[in-house]
Amino acid sequence: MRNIGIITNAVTTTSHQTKDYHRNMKNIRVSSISTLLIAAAALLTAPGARATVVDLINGDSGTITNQYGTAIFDFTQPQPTGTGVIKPFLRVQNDPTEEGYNTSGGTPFDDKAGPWTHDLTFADLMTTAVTINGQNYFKLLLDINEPGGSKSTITLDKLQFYTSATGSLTTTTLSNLGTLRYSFGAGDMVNMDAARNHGSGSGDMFAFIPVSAFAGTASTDFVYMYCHFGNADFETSGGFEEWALVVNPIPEASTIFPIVGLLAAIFSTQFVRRRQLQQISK
Ligand SMILES: [Ca+2]
Ligand SMILES: [Ca+2]
Repeated sequence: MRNIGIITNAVTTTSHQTKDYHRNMKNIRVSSISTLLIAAAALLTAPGARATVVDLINGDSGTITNQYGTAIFDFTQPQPTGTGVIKPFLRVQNDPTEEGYNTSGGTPFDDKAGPWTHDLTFADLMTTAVTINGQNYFKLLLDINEPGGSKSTITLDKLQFYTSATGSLTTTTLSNLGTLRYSFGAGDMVNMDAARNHGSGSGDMFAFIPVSAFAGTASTDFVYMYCHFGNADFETSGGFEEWALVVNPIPEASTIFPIVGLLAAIFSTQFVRRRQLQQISK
């Protein structure tokens, strides 16, 4: 509606201006309206132009679609065993907002030092790949830690992935982290409530990041995941927020291939036996 308002105002203004120069200005009026209409159409169809707020405070799932693809965010209870191996790689903590990215080089921004903040390679990220409705995603787990009561809510309002041949970077200029592979658009966010899960544990959200956004990344490249939590409505506090890889419980390709080979051997043995039996019965 705002775009239509702009066009209406422009038409009104243009009409006043053309009163005295009716004939000469007629073409200009038509051309300026056309330009405005084209601009309005571009605004309406521009990818990522619409911010998405995923509500995991009241809902259990949501998606954010922009020029990098569609990412899925699901509320989750503390993890039962057998859902995959949880491997933490980034802890950030500060208030009323916090930001950071995984690295082994130091503690840029609000990174929390320790063994659970470290470099990742693309090969590491690939161990989390899952397929949902025919689309491939990298699966991450976010465990939030916030105080109870009115302070239990938190928002994730920036999420970006960069890849680089260089590990252990500590820059605070994000564009120096390498090639930007995935990012929230401006205004995209996921709202969460730590009170939905009681006590500390490996809740609270699964993030599914589209694999297609990483086309061309080498398996040896380092992956930097940058996140930013907290705004005026959803300030951060309490303990650290922790991101983890959810490593697939199913065997990796390297272990699948020997199984495929074994199955092929079994089937061919059966085939040979059947042929032998056929020959015997003749
Ligand atoms: Ca939690
Ligand atoms: Ca916190």
